[in-house]
Amino acid sequence: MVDKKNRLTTSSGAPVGDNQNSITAGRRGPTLIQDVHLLEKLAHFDRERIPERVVHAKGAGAHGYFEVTNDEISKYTKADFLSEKGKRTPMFIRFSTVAGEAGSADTVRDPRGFAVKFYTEEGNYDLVGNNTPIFFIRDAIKFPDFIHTQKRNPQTHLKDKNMVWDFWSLSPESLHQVTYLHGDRGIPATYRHMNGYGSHTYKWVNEDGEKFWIKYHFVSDQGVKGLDEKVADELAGTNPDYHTEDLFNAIDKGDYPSWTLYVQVMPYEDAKTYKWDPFDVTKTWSKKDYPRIEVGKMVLNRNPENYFAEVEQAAFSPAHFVPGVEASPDKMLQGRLFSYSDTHRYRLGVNHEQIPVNRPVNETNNYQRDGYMRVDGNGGSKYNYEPNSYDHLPKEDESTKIEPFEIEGVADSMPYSHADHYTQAGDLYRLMSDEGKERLVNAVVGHLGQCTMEEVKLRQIGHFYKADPDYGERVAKGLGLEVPAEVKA
Ligand code: HDE
Repeated sequence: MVDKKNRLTTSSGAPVGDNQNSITAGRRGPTLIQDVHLLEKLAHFDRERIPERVVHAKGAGAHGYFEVTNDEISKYTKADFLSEKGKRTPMFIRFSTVAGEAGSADTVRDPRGFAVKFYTEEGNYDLVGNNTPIFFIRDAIKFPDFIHTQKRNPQTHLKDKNMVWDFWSLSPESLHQVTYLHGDRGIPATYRHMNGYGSHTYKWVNEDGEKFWIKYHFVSDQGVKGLDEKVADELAGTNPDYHTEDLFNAIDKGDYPSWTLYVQVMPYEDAKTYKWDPFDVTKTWSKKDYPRIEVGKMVLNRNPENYFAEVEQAAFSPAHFVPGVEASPDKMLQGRLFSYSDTHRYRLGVNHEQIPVNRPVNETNNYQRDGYMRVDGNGGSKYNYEPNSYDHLPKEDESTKIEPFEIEGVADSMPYSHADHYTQAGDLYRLMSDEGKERLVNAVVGHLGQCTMEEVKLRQIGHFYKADPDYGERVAKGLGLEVPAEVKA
């Protein structure tokens, strides 16, 4: 007799008598359909996979906390979780690569996702960023095409450098991020040795209704370190889970990684006149113009108990704001406000917010009901409509409305008015040491060299040249080509 507490059961709780031998008619079978434990076991196994994330499919997660270290930050935002020095908020983070599938190698050259969920007392605040302060494109309408070029060729099912560089060379706004990606930060040493950025501009609103534009920077307390491309390539073969393993082991042995959060704060009116469009995610703001202000510290101190439950089912969304933090008009951010919760409804279902890792710590209270996998009591006997005459039913709180803001212009499909894609990419190049430039050029040549379309290579060389003639000349030389005369003219 097995202790009752330790008994193997079916999912309806009935004890299982034999988990090694199916019930057969005679010793040789066939198998009887009345072996309901066998049927349930196979049927559940058949449904174990859910759709992987369409991007950022490979990742690792951890729990931790965020603690405010600067009392002054409430000058800029009324966000409750940032209201006072010493305030701690539990959080969960997921790091990821972008283009690879769920089982792909960690050490590839790719941006890394840096998705943070703060479980605040006023609901979850998700800051879904990357380890790069910029992005390849600046309008959500281009994202599905861009990602198609990063994924697999529709016929060969191979990664396709022609698709990648064709798209990039025809989308010069990508040049800044292409340069960043092929530099030393393109392959982080570990998830612990990289910074995180909100990338977009967000809006903060304080208690007096004053508005500010802000950018988030999580600076790694472990330092920023890259991985040599050769070592990274080798690791992709010998230990494709290198970064996942590193994060788990560090936390497991009590070596808790941490990041210091800073913000750049831009006075609201400056957005009209700043030399860069502050809502263009392909550009940064100068730290001289808007110095970083410390906000607090994020510490990761607990590994997930179960990968699928906590990491695979984690659902981050840039649409998860809290009072005091609002969207900016950034056209990429605006698209993301739709896309994430939409993909979660597909991947995890309409009630995905009830999965423990996604559940806010405060009580949710609304008139939404029913749907697949509603597991929280569904509002019980409470009425499910509004307006109503009952004081005990949920009421809107006007004090949490967004801060009104003015808009201008005509509605149309329009590009951004700033079209200089070269200055900041060139500045980044010029900031690199001689060896850094050498590694960048080698990485570009190694990658672009696999593109077989000469017109694409020449077009892309033209972009590098316009960022910095030395950059263009060196890439051209590496590829055995000349910078096109019309670019030099
Ligand atoms: Fe994402 N992105 N993205 N993205 N993204 C997703 O959401 C999308 C963008 C980022 O660890 C998806 O849950 C659109 C920028 C991270 O679970 C999807 C656009 C930045 C993660 C999606 C962008 C990111 C995602 C896929 C252009 C950095 C992983 C599965 C408008 C600032 C989150 C999912 C995690 C994941 C859409 C661009 C970061 C499809 C439409 C820019 C870290 O919703």
